[in-house]
Amino acid sequence: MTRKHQTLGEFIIENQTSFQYSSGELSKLINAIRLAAKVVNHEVNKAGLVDVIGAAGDTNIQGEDQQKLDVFANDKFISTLTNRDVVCGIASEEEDSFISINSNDEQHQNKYVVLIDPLDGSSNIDVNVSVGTIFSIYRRITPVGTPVQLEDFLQPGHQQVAAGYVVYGTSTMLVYTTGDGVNGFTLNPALGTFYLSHPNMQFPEDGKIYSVNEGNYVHFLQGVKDYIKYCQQEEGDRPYTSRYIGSLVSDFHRNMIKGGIYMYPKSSVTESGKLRLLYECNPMAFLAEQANGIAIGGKTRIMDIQPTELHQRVPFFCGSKNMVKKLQEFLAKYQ
Ligand code: P6P
Repeated sequence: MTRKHQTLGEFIIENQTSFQYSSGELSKLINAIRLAAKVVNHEVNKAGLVDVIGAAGDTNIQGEDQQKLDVFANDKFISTLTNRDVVCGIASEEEDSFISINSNDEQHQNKYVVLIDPLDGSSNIDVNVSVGTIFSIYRRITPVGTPVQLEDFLQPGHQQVAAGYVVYGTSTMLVYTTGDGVNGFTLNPALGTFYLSHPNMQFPEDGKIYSVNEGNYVHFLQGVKDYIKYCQQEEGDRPYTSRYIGSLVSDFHRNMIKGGIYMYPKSSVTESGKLRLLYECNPMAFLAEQANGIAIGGKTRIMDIQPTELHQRVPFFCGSKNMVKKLQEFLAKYQ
């Protein structure tokens, strides 16, 4: 149920009963993410002024320079989720392994695990381009009361109970789903309150925007090359517009509003693609399907992939239904 100018807090409470097995725990979890998002937003917005730009000197498991804001965002989300006692485990792009959290209350064991990319697109921070946080929530599958195990995190995407992102852009938005559609909330920074600004977000079935790093064109499989050439041909409503921000959350968000397709294919350079299945592709795929879009890794639906490791990469194609279906026609010619 949505109504104009509803706050995120009101929305969570009013829609809690519609969530299966609603015990209030998921509401507490989303509220914790809301709080951490506000704290990170405050830091992101002043990154140019305070010495938080530039590598923190470390590198993360991906071998990428850790930007100070990466580290800050990671610490904030982990500490907020831990201190509010709302999850039994956390996996993060910035952490080599998952973190097991023992509940303060022996009688009350949390049943959710969260996987996060605390600051996706962080290489854009120094050039003042939008970045985002991506989160994915599952119910644990190992027995409550025992330490959380890797298998609690290696669940296929269709097992997600909730997923969403925060986009720190011209305005800061929190967009999420619990399996009953996608809703977007915009932060009023003066009040520190998120207001429902984009109820029931849906990908237009058709679009005229394609998002891909065309610098990698020579390395793409022929089917992807053929589709890109199709987008560029002058015929019917084509050529399409090429828009690539280099920030998954921003490209996805724009394509969901305007219609479009985002592609991060595998290539001769990146054998499995670049994006991470568990805390980038699965949450975005859940959102896409809840918003009438499609998300595939090639032949397979992203959310049907059985994960084998925490930081595994997969090829990722996502967006407007008819654009992804057209891509699949080109890919099928070579499969
Ligand atoms: P490339 C950011 O590092 C990210 O994970 C996504 O947010 C973004 O879409 C992609 O990688 C950009 O990668 O190789 O095109 O710079």
